[in-house]
Amino acid sequence: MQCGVVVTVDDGRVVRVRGDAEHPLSRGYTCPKGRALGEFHHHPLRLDQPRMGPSGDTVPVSWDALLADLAHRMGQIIERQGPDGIAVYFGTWSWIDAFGKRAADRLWRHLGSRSRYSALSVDAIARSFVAELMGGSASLIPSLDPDSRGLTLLLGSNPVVSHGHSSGLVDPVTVMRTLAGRGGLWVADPRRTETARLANGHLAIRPGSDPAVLAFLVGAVLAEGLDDRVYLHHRVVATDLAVVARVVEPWTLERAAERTGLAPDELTRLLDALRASPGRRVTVATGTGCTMASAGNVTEWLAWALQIVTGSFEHPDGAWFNPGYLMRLDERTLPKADGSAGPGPASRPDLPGRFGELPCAALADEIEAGNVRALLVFGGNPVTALPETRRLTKAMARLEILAVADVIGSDTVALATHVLPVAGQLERTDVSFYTDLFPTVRFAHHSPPVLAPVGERRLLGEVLAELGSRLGLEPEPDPLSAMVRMAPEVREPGLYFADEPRPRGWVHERMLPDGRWRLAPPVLVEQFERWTAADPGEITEAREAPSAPPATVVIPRRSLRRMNAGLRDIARGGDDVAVWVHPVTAAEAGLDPGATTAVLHAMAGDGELTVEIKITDDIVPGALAVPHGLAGQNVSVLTATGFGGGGVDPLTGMVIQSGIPVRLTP
Ligand SMILES: Nc1nc2c(c(=O)[nH]1)N[C@H]1C(S)=C(S)[C@@H](COP(=O)(O)OP(=O)(O)OC[C@H]3O[C@@H](n4cnc5c(=O)[nH]c(N)nc54)[C@H](O)[C@@H]3O)O[C@H]1N2
Ligand SMILES: Nc1nc2c(c(=O)[nH]1)N[C@H]1C(S)=C(S)[C@@H](COP(=O)(O)OP(=O)(O)OC[C@H]3O[C@@H](n4cnc5c(=O)[nH]c(N)nc54)[C@H](O)[C@@H]3O)O[C@H]1N2
Ligand SMILES: [Mo]
Repeated sequence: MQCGVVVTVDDGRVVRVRGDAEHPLSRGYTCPKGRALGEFHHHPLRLDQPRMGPSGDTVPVSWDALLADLAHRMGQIIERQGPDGIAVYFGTWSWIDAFGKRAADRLWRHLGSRSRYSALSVDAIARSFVAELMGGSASLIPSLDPDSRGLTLLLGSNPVVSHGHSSGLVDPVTVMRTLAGRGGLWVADPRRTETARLANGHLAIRPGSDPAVLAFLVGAVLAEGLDDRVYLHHRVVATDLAVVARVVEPWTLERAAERTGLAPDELTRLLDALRASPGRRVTVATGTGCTMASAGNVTEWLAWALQIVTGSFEHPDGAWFNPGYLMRLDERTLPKADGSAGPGPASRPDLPGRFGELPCAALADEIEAGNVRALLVFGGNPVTALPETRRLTKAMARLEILAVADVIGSDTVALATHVLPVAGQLERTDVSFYTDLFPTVRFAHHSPPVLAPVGERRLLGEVLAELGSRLGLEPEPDPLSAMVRMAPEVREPGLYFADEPRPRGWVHERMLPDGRWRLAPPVLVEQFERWTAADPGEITEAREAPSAPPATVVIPRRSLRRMNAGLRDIARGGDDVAVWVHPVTAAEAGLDPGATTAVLHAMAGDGELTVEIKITDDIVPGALAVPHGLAGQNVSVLTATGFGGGGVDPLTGMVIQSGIPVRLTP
């Protein structure tokens, strides 16, 4: 996404991929996924030929036949039950094919279908939700600044492997070392991760207990008095501050220690690190360990609250917000949103629609109810990414249309009725439009193709323009110019850096509703009060019989050489798939000390999974760290879409994928 690579081609074959030493941002760095571009390009499972037929039984056809059939069937569904019968799912890789994504968005707007789904509602929707509630726009994405002198606190993120969540980090080891050497780096994670090893402090916390750490810190800062009263006076409503002070008050040092399983001394050391930071500024970055947990919204809320009450947002020693090189949010007047939900899916009125999308948790219901009869998948793999795999795959196999645009065979491609072999990264022009807000400096790139598409592969943008034409939509004459409208120089291929790499102040000046943060959105306050009330610290008397086995929960983790389900066909050489289990947890479950496999049984539903395990004390007891995206070991079979067990967050429709209660057996 951000690293410059030099690809050497000889007679149509990629012979070498290396980091571009001249690239001003990545300076020669690439991750293993980037270096695998060549191997991926020539992989035998790459899709080179359109296919069509009953689910799981497709045969090679021409593009013309495929698009004619697709348009005809889509037309029939629209006629019969309206455009909502045609759903789209945008996966992670759809965002890096700018022309394809733009064409798909345009087509769905033209169809008028409300059935839009994306990986947002299985990844980090809490972040957009909280940004909208507290700052007035879901587009506000706090970004780490490696040059900050303040403290950095990472919760539920392992950038050394993932390269960051809300901010995409180039060369994360160097960034983490720099942060640790400046204002200090602290990591809260139930696992001793690669990132935790580089930190000044590692809090090995119980899964799902992050709000306790943050509430304790917010409470301590408020109790000690603020370094910067003028800031708060101007930027926060006093009654909101009082609400926050009231609801964090129960989270004393002792109670936070009890809830997180940490020693009080560890939390005191963290507080001391905050006190030692210049002006007490802090950057708090959350990752999927938090956004996928049932307390995802309140964790994000308290993370923002801590940064606001310490005056850290947009301060040189705190996080900044990337307004984008192409989007130029700082030069625009964005509509102010207040976090209210749109209409939900017809079959699940209990779930909200948000950000123009429906939650993925409802997709199986929508198909089973007959509301969705066609699903088009772009750059995603719902079979491993979406909840209740068994139920969902059954439903998907009954669709009239399951059209999948991918570059390589996948679990979802295997179920497709229409397989669209699209051009990959080396075969297309790309512009960083949909990833514009994520880099750690404000920059854009426009890269031309390196190679002509192999076989029958075609550009997704072109394919969709043709499909659109058959459905009555004129092709967009110049999508590139439309995407670079605010920065027309990017029409020419190249790299573009803004004069001011990390602008600060624009959110305060232009974005905040009435110039103030909404510090205490009632829905979040209420969700946090419920979280506090449900804490066993307060209801010890009413606790279940002590003989009940301690809760064992699945938590997510990423692997270095894969990208979710992507690249797993070429990942090798130590890319671990094993589930981390603490020796005490293993013993309590009756596992042999030398065991290498075990079975996970979901507490909600009938999900069951046989997994490879690694017994290690680099994880807290009770947590099972399961990598995501594997075929034979698909963790999503353990997820659920009701409100109990793992379940779904009622405010966002987010599927709980961190802290899934399971039983572990030999
Ligand atoms: N239980 C559980 N569920 C999870 C998670 C978890 O940790 N646990 N993680 C969640 C998260 S964070 C996410 S983002 C989602 C991921 O959800 P998805 O985005 O649905 O899944 P990916 O595995 O990223 O699928 C990417 C697909 O894109 C294809 N692809 C690669 N390059 C291209 C290209 O250039 N063009 C096109 N068209 N396709 C391409 C790949 O071959 C692959 O099939 O899963 C979520 N679901
Ligand atoms: N190499 C590689 N890079 C990737 C991906 C990949 O598959 N492979 N996927 C990409 C995608 S789609 C995403 S969304 C990002 C995700 O990026 P990150 O959010 O950084 O994801 P992880 O590296 O899994 O780190 C999550 C951490 O949260 C911890 N954790 C789990 N539960 C809890 C909890 O309750 N509290 C706390 N404090 N920690 C918890 C886990 O142990 C894990 O170390 O990575 C992206 N980058
Ligand atoms: Mo993700």
